[in-house]
Amino acid sequence: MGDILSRRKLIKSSLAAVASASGLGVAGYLASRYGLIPPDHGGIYGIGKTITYASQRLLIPQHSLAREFNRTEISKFAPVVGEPPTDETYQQLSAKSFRDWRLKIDGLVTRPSSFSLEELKRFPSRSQITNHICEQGWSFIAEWIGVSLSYILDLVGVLPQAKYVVVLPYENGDPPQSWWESIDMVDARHPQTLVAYGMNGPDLPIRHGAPVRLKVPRQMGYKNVKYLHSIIVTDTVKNIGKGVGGANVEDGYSWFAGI
Ligand SMILES: Nc1nc2c(c(=O)[nH]1)N[C@H]1C(S)=C(S)[C@@H](COP(=O)(O)O)O[C@H]1N2
Ligand SMILES: [Mo]
Repeated sequence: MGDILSRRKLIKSSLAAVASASGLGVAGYLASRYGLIPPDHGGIYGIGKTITYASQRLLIPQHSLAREFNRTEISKFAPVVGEPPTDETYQQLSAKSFRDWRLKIDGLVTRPSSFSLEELKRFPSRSQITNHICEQGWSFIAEWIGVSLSYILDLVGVLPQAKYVVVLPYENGDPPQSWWESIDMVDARHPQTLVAYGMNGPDLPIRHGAPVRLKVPRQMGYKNVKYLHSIIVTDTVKNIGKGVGGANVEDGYSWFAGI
């Protein structure tokens, strides 16, 4: 009896050792071969996070689509997370229906630019009815209308060394906090990734992120930054905040929140 138990233990622990050793090997291999180390990899490659991110990127076709729904399936009720920005500039812009608001885009681009809401609305529009899934365990189906982030990236001309798109919102809370996030170029270029200015209709309600928000339906709720202020294209997020790729990542959430 004792023998069996200890043998099991031995098998278990050697399996664990093999798993973590090969995990290290796989992570290290993927790292050098494909440059697929997420910004929040932490100490010795954050093996779990690296494997999740790398295997998603290697195994799932890059442009596989999040499921889309019919209009009849749109949820009657859409929960809200987060207060509108307390930022004074935001309040003033909002009071004038965002007529003076502009979305700035710079970083590793050939033509740093800024676009008004009206300009964004004149670009080819895209819409999708997708499920918004929050890490807190709820979801709702809504239609999002906007311009594809890829279209905007083409307008400004992304340089080949770009690796991430960072989205910065107006700040909220006391003390002011920024719900900034970053995504890789695969998600930035994904056909369903929108800079959305409409929700279930032509406008985006303040509580859902007016004037525009990011909609990245293949990732969890918190990556879908509301109240956009600006976008930065970069090859590293090390110099932003704590260097892990997002405010929520600093709070312990995974940078890659693929669903
Ligand atoms: N600027 C900003 N963006 C944000 C948040 C926030 O508080 N501030 N909350 C996030 C979270 S956790 C979720 S689930 C969704 C919620 O979007 P909704 O309020 O439109 O349902 O927005 C995300 N984007
Ligand atoms: Mo969320």
